[in-house]
Amino acid sequence: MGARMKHERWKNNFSEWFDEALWNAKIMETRYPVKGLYVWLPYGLKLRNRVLAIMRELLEETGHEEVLFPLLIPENLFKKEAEHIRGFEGQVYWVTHGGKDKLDVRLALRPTSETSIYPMFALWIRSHADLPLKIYQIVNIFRYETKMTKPLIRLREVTTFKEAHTAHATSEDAKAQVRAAVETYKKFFDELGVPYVITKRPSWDTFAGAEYSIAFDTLAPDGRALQVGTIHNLGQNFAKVYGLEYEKEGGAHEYVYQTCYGISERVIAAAVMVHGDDLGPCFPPRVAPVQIVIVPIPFKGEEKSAEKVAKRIAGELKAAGFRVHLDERDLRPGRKFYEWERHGVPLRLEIGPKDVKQEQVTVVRRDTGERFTISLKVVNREVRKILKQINKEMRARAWKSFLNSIRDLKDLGEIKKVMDARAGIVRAPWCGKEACGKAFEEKTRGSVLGEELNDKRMKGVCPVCLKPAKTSVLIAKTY
Ligand code: A5A
Ligand code: ZN
Repeated sequence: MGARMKHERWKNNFSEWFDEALWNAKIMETRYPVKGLYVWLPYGLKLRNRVLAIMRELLEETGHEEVLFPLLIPENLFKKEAEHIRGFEGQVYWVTHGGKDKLDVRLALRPTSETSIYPMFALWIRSHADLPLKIYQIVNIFRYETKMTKPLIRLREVTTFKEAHTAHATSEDAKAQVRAAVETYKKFFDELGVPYVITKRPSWDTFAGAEYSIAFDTLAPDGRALQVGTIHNLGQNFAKVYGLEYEKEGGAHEYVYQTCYGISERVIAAAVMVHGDDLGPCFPPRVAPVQIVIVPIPFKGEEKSAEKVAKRIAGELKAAGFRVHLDERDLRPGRKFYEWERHGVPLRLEIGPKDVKQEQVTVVRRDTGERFTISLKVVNREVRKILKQINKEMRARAWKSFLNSIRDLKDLGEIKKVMDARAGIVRAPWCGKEACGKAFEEKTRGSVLGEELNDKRMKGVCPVCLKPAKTSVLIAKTY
């Protein structure tokens, strides 16, 4: 099967491919009878927890502590920060009754938790010694999304919302925290092998209540960008309305400076899509719920010997810390191969008559289809090496195809053509003015992701106003 054949449905019929992939890999049940709500299946939940373990580790090692706040937010608290309400009020679910009683104060199902967390920050923060304060939680949130809902991508109940919230003594400290969060997210996406661009969101698309927002975007196989994480500098906007003051060393009082940053199960959607092919997803060994599946191939006369070897190898690999599944079901091997390929298991070990005789195991890589044998004596060592190699190569391949889908263009007509064809991300020179940014969107029918950080600054003029470019902007069709 050629590379092009292998990517036909994945690329050309992505939306269908995605839904099927989630079902065939037993990640999600999408038939729950409420729009935008879905069920995590056991295999999907294992994947989710692997991904979260990486995130937790990264946050803990950078001094964040995990907390858990209530789901409900009283209306009066929710409505304190004017910009924040403007941004979210169309998306909030309200609890209005308890049993038969109408509630005196309506309760919002959190669409994000600034307005529940910061009133508590106000109680906890007294002096400079309490700062910086860095916490995070992983919770469900509710957003009444009006755009088309899609499993893992646009939910009305986001089940896996990781939000970090920090408070600092100075504006400089908050800015440094934003930069640190960018580094943390880079590491996180690198672990998943998910490529990204990092942009400063345009002024008209900043998080409600923030001074500025930074976003990570990746690309779906259908050429549309997917925002997979955001980092916001909140300045003192929330501190002022929630009374987050601290006493400085000299005794004077000042409001704290805050940041927050979040990801959701969209990052899992990203991992599913960027590493997929026509067979379904392929998970990087780093997060694969099952890293190695072992399939004994029974043969006449000696039904037991392949099984015996398979059991032994499975035991050894498990003891060495790998996530192994020995598939002993009474099914044809071909059927098993088919299933585990669709579960995105990165490595398959087959043990057939020849393997038993020659004291070897046949290895098949899910990502490349490569097939080779390794000696039973060195299985652990070799498998460790191969899995590491797969992580590296999957990331490199994803980055290569991602970078190939970003092109530098200076002509609005040409940019529009790329947008119409949903052919990826365009980098264009920009004078930096909001009016021109909005004109980019109108004239190309794409969305401005933002001004690229670590800018490969494009020379030339802004194609809208023809004034010299100050920066470059990234434009794409988006999810
Ligand atoms: N409090 C801050 C962190 C916040 O809420 N930021 S955010 O609105 O930008 O959301 C953070 C990330 O959550 C987004 O970048 C996006 O990847 C994800 N997200 C937001 N709404 C979502 C939805 N309805 N379904 C799935 N993921 C969503
Ligand atoms: Zn301009």
